[in-house]
Amino acid sequence: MKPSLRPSLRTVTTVESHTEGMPTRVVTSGVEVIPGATMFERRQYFLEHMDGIREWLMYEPRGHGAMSGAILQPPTRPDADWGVLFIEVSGCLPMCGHGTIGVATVLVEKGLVKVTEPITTIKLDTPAGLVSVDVSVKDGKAVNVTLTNVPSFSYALDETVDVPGFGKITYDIAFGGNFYAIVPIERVGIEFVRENGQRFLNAGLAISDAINAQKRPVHPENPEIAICHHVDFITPGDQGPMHWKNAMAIHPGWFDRSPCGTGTSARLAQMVARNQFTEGDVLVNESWIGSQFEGRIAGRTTVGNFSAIIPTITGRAWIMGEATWTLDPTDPFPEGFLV
Ligand code: PYC
Repeated sequence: MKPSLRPSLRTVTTVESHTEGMPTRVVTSGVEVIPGATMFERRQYFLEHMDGIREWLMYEPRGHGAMSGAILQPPTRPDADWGVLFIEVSGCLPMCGHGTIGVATVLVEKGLVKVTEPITTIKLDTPAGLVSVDVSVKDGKAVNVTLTNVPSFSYALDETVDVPGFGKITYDIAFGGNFYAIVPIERVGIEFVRENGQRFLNAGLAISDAINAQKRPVHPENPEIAICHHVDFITPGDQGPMHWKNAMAIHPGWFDRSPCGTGTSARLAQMVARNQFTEGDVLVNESWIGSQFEGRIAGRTTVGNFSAIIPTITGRAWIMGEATWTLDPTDPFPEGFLV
């Protein structure tokens, strides 16, 4: 058993939420302050020394193949209310939009921040930077959440990679807290229907493997962010030019059930780079299961030499319950498993 999971040390409490269908298991106690001067350093330390906690809480039988969560921490900077470490089956994302909406809803409805109506503003210290969140609150309930994401930018348009089984695939790539390859579905010839889920996942994994092998993206200001694990298959919606649907295929093989906050941010940056979106427009981004986020532009900036936008993402989350997790020393699966 990994040292970080020693049973005497590990009892954690969680609040279980979902954001437009995607779970966020919010760890409210039981994980000590992770060493590190910033949340990014804490994320690195956690991955090297404490990752058993993520596996324990995300993998089966306590989680599942599309599980996601967030560990609350004291902030590392004076302008933030809480530090957040995002955890999921694939690892620890620098930033997670649906997770932020879940965390903000939990902080408000469980009284873990000072709540003011009609808007409670919360500053979250994330591994990707400071994220400001406005929660619309009515009678103590979080009605919806708008997060102002980290600067998002188009990294490249019309890149091409050789993808085994698919030939040459042309894609755009943008950063919205993570790197996203954006691929119109006709380029992989798969119809956007539920029965084709596994085909989209297979195509997404093949494309992200090809990108990481042939044209690995590197964040201009943080070279440690240098991977594309998300492929955003897009197709127009039926409610006008600003309504799009997506199948967000994520390594090692699951769909975001929400429309994906960081993916929606990356998509906004890509649409801006293609002159398809500007201030005042509202993108309605619909997930694989039909739930929606709205995306807007709150400002412009630069990241390294890239023109960037400050995106806002609006969505909703619901608390489903609370749990206390303990580890029986005779449990044969302390770190869980994925099948
Ligand atoms: O909402 O940013 C997001 C996200 C990333 C992975 C799953 N959800």
